[in-house]
Amino acid sequence: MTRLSAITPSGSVQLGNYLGAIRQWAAEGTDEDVYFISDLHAMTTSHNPSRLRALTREQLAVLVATGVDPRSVSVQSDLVRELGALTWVLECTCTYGEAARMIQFKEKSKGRSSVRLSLLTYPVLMAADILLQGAREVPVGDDQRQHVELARALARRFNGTYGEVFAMPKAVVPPTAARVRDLADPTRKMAKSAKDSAGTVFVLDSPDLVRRKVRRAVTDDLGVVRYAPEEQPGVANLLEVLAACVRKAPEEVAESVKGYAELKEVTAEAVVEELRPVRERTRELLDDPAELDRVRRHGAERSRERSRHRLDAALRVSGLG
Ligand code: AQP
Repeated sequence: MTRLSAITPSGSVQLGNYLGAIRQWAAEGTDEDVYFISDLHAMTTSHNPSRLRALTREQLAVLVATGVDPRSVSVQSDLVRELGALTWVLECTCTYGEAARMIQFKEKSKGRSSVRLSLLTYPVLMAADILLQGAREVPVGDDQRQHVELARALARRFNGTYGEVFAMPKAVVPPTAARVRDLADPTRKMAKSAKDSAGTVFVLDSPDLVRRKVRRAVTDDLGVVRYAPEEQPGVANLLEVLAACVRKAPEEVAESVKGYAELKEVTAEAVVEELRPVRERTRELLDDPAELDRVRRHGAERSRERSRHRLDAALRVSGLG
């Protein structure tokens, strides 16, 4: 059963991406799955071309360094011609109303004087990502569920109108993973494109920088180490991060530490140790462009092979070529 997940190169990989997604992809993924760097999606808001290219490479390296099966990894834009063609066909299957109803579009465009058209249409590109690869399961959080529903609706409509081409995807709940919060503001989730990086641990941060960021994490003045996410969100976040790193439950690790200083020390060391091999391997890969290029080329070839017949059929039955 092909599963499909992506990471957008909108910034450097942060601890939440790693603990919440990439580490699971490495542990549970198979070479039938599709894990890709969605660089096309990163262009729906203002972007810098050379930074986009560098971040795409960095994310590819982090995925491989974490142990995601290199045969399942690819870069979205390596299939830009195929995706562009299918996106057009799917845009001709989708209505304006359907696209404009997307909550993410409403949220991300709110209050902006200028919005790229691609911000409106990118859920159709996402449908193309899913349908082109024949993905059956798309693990997504609530914010992306509506987009997978759109992919389903478009697959159903296309198949019903022109002929059976696409497999029906469905949104699945991702395996329970840590939801990491910003260390400086635990009411927000940790994000790669946060304006202030003080509360964001990046996978490639040096050990000293990780320690500094964790030591400065916001806690509270209750002075009790216990796992109470509602009342003590900062402490709970540190406990969740520590628990995820040492692969135990937050309640359990809470019992083993005394005060906030110790909690921060132990958490910082656990994060440093968890990230160390990934950071080192990522650096090696970034210093060895040939190896990364090879992974990228193979990933693209595999995705192209897997999807060729579906694209050809979609173009043919809809009257093209
Ligand atoms: N804080 C987080 N905790 C757990 N999981 C997280 N993910 C993101 N942040 C956390 C998961 O990482 C995967 C890739 O994320 P994405 O690139 O598709 O987009 P995102 O969720 O918008 O990630 P960011 O880091 O917050 O980026 P920006 O700042 O650009 O919005 C997904 O599986 C996501 O759930």
